[in-house]
Amino acid sequence: MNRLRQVDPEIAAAIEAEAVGRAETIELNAATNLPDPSIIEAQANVMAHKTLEGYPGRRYHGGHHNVDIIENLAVERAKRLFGAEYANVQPHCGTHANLAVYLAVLNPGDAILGMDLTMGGHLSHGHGASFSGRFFNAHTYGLDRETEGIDYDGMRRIAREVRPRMIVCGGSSYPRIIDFRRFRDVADEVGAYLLADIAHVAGLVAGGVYPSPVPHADFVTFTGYKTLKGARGGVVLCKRKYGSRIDSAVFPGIQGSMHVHLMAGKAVTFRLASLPDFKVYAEQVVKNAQALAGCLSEMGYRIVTGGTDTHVVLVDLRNQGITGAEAQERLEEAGIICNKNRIPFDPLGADRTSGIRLGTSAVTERGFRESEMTLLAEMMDRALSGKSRVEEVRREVKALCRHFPLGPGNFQNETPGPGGGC
Ligand code: DSN
Repeated sequence: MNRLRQVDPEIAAAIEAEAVGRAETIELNAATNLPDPSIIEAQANVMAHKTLEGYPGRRYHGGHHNVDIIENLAVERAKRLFGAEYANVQPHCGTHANLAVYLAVLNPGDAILGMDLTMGGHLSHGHGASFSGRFFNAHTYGLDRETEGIDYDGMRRIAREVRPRMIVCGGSSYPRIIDFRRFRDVADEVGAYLLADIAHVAGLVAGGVYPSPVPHADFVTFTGYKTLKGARGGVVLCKRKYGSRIDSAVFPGIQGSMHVHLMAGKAVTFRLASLPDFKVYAEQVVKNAQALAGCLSEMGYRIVTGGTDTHVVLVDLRNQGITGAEAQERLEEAGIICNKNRIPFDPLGADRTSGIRLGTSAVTERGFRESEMTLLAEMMDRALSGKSRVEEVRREVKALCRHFPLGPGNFQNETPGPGGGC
């Protein structure tokens, strides 16, 4: 970054500090991952400065030959990876992908039904702070108080009452398998479209360790950078019959010129996710999450739903006398990055929360296995409970990070880690 250091040293310094910090900290943010350097190369190049609109065969600017190659490859690979009839790889993010689906088949004021944000849904599924709750008549379903799993009967009851034009399933902090067929049945019963937003679990679906919504949903949206371990940006998959409506909704409906570099990154992401190794990675992500949940549980932490089927572990901190916001801060001081998160029926608001959300996608890519999850759980407990000084835990985190340096091919590294048994 020599030129950047010269032109704008403050920005260069912030970027460099982030790179150093990343090497020395443990990333447990469930919405992030460590992409292969090939994906970073595909995203950071001359294509980042290419300006054009339209689709292959229907461009509005000249000079599109190489872009067409990239977009066609990204579309074909997305379809093949998920077994979908149609794909649009232009959305700049997951929320845009959802917005495009709404615009394609809904009118302003139509009723939609999505999972409540506080129960694990997403802002773009009908929350009042988002376009989805402002422009549509949004209703929510939630969880069963006992099991903390989706209350499917309650969802059906609300659907029969409000007759939504669109039902949305999927979420950002729901750790269990979603019964997509059950959603399909309810959508059919009330005449609604079904949108499955699998932004968080797309990599687990691609890796075959989480059921695919593609056979059941009219529309499937996702991002590339969470469990899929790849590029930024969103994707819409759909039945062929909706393809042209989705294309028009993305461009010119909600976006102008496309991010060609991100489409290149997405194409590489889909290629890597189709390799046999990726299945092993996806399996290990879930094994690690289950090991982390198990260890924390043995230490007295309450895990929402009692465990996980995914990369997400949602921890209820109410019996620890600490809020999610305090926990996030204390863990960050120790070098462990996660986010405060509301738990189901949380008495606290989004700024404080009673829980934290942990995710194992990035640490798994870094090479951590179940034994490191044990070490991690112990370090987290000591930092959160105050049993150890935070500086002491920070030193141990740095030592563990040194054992697993960042770089390509970490996941394939078979060198045993320093962890012990739970
Ligand atoms: N959807 C947000 C999250 O889950 O944290 C960011 O991608």
